Order: sequence, then structure tokens, then C-alpha cells
Amino acid sequence: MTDSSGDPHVPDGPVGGADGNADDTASYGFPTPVWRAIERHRPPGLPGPRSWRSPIRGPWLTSMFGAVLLIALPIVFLTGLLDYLAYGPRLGQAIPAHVGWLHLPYFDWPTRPSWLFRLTQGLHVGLGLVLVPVVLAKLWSVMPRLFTWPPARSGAQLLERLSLLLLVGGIVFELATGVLNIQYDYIFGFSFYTAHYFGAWVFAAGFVIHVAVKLPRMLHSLRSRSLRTELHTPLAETRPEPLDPDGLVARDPAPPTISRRAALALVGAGGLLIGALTVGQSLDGPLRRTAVLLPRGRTSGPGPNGFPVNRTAAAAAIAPSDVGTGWTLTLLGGPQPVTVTRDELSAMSQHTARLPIACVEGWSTSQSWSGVRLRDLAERAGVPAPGSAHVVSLERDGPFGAAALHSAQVLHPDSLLALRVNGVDLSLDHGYPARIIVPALPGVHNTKWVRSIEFRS
Ligand SMILES: Nc1nc2c(c(=O)[nH]1)N[C@H]1C(S)=C(S)[C@@H](COP(=O)(O)O)O[C@H]1N2
Ligand SMILES: [Mo]
Repeated sequence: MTDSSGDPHVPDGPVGGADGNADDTASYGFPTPVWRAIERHRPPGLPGPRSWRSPIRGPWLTSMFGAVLLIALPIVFLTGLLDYLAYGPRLGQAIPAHVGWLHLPYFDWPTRPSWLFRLTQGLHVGLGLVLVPVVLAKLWSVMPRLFTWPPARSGAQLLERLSLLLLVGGIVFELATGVLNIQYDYIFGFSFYTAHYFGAWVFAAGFVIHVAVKLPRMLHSLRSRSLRTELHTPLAETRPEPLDPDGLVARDPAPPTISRRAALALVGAGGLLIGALTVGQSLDGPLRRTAVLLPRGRTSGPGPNGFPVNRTAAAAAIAPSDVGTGWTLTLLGGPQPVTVTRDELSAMSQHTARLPIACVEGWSTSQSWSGVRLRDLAERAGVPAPGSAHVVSLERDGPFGAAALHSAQVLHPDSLLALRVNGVDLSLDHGYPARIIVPALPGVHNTKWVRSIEFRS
């Protein structure tokens, strides 16, 4: 440890005792001597206030990162909640299914515009990734605060510190699980969706408290320096901010090795780089190859079926005999089951629609699908006004073997049981003999290798 925490005359945190924060001297909860005792028992090896020497650390820089996160993180949070709703919790297929008092005002996910889920999910994953450098920079900028001793001087301060635990723990957990889920298939010993959902609420609780406590100081700090001036200040003229009550500014600053503008540029460039290596996941054509950070959305072979496959027929254990000439579709829910062959489906009225597949892992693609309207199939089944449809795949086990659609999703004129894509038969990997394709539906519910559809009134 390179520090000088041995200096007993320098308390951590507020300088000059002029914190301006009445809570610091009050003693909610424990009596004052308890706080004093905690203060005296500093853990050995804890970095002291003088071991943080970066001359650019300070409330202004922290507030710059904070302002970006204040605007962007709520977008990531809200689009995440929308994605949960898009899964159809009312149909019992959102994960986690039971969320207790975190229950959202459920509504039927719209079918228009067809790119809605593509947008919300793309924003959620894309923006979440782009913000990683900003979150890291923000954590770096407040590092001295994480090591202050005593950790709190009052009950109110203690609560504030605990809210930081929710905030920092929450955001790190959400980013880590999100990134891992994109990169790997279900490597967790727990349900990614359940953990990510509850983790988001833990984060949100910490975020709201933190913003309520810090917003005035953030606005004040932002006004303390001019961004324009900072952008014109080279390394040689970079000076520390004035000492601050939070103890972010180094008391013993080292000579600058980077200017503030360069630090901002570095973090911004990091975000842009991640963004540039990510957007390709939502683009069709050769630019998809630029999505190097997203191994799953990139695979794109030649030909009309050359767009990403999330799960191959082999991985889903679809045997060629399952999908040969013996394949039939069973329509349930009417007076009696109706069985149709693929030739009979092809003989029905065909409809073509250009619709996206947007995977929850963030990638998306838009293709031209042709097949039979789901509402025509409902009529054929003898359920002309279905309340919902329950689709089952030939894929027997696995979480994607079945999906439910609400009535607007069944009745939309572009909702299809697709037989063809881009003018040719579906490839086996894309769901031959037939697959579901519905506007604005999360990719995962566009069931491939459909075996039966039950229409319920
Ligand atoms: N039966 C079945 N249908 C499925 C899947 C699956 O694993 N099994 N994957 C789903 C997921 S997660 C997505 S994103 C889309 C992807 O469709 P694609 O592989 O044709 O691009 O199919 C969906 N349909
Ligand atoms: Mo997916």
C-alpha cells in the first residue's frame, strides 16, 4: 500500500469539517460514541485518503459520467421491463412467472409497429453494452468514496452507503449476467431471466435513492466548470478541482498523465467502439459481419436462408424423419382435431409479409416470409374468434418447444405459419416444414418445426 493513511490528523471524507451536511454530526440509531469507536478502528491496509492521487478525479468529472448514466440507465431499465412484458406474462410465459408485488401493469404486447420488439430489445442490449465503459469510469471516479473510513458517521449516512451497495452491486450484476447471457448459452446455475429481473429491481432501488441524494450535488458540480473550457484544456494545463466535501479530489495529487478531455474521449471512444462492434447484429447484409462481439447474431450463410439461426435442427434434435412427407399439422380447439399435410397448407391462400425476427439476445434480422395466415388456420380449426393460440414444436423438450399468442397476435393479417422465406422453402434450421412468424413478437416465440396449434376461445 503506497498510502499515508497513518496520518491521524486527516480524516477521510469531508475536508475541513465543512461538509454542510447536518447528518454527519447527528447520530441516528447508534449513540455518538459508537460512531467514534468505529472511526478509531480503521481496518489495517485500507487505502487512505492520500493514496488516491489522480489529479483529474473530482466532482465535476464524476458528475459528467453520472449525467450520462442518469439519462441512459433508465432507458436500459425500462426497455428491459418492456421486454418482460413482450414475453406475455398474462399468458403465463414470462420468466419469472411470479413476481409478487413487483407485478407490472400487464397489457397485451402490440403487434404494430412490427419492429417494436426489434427496437426495444436492440436498445436494451445495445445501450447496456455501450454503457459498460461509462459505468467503469464512474466507479473509478468515486473509488476513494468506496474506501472511506468510517464507512458512515450517522444512521442516515449508513442508509445512504447501503443504497450504494444496491446500486453498485445491482449494476455490476446486471451488466455481468447480461453480457454472459449474450455470449454463452445458459451457463448459469440459476435462471438468467429470474436473476436479471430481480437484479434490475435491486439496481433500481439503489438508483432512485442515489439520485434523490446526489442530484443537487451533481447539478452543482456540473456548473462548477465549463465543458467547453475543459475541452480546450490540454494536459499541461490540467489542474485538480478544488478540494470537495466528498473527498473525491486528491489531497496529494500526482502530476497529470491524462487531461480531463482525454479521459472523457477515452471513455466515449470505448462506448463508441463497443457500439460499432455491436450494431451489425441488427443489420442485414455484409455489415452483419462487423458484430464481432456477438457471436450468435453473426452467422449468415449464402442464399435465401442465409440469415442467423439461433438453434439448429441438430441442436434441437429434430430428426429428418419427423419432417418428411409424413409430417402433418394438428389444429386443436375446435369441435374435433383437424390434421393438414404440408401440401394442403400450400394449397391454402398464401400471404407474404416482410417481418423481423428479434432475438432476446439482441440480434435481429428482417426477412420476407410466406405462408398461411394464423387466422385462416383458426377458422379451419373451427375457432374463428380465438382468445389465444398455443403452439407446440416437434422439439420435445427444451424451453423453446412451445409458445402462446394472444388474440391480436393470432388475428393480425401478417401473422403467419410460414412455409417459405425469401421465395424458397424454409431450411430445416429455420423451421421446415412450418414455423410461426408474428409482427413484433419476441424471437423466441416464433416457434420452429411446428407440430400443433391449439386455438382457445
Ligand atoms: N422449436 C424452436 N423454435 C424456436 C427456437 C428453438 O430453439 N426451438 N429458437 C427461437 C429463438 S430464441 C429465436 S431468436 C428464433 C430464431 O429463428 P431462426 O433460428 O430461424 O433465426 O427462433 C425461435 N424458435
Ligand atoms: Mo432468441
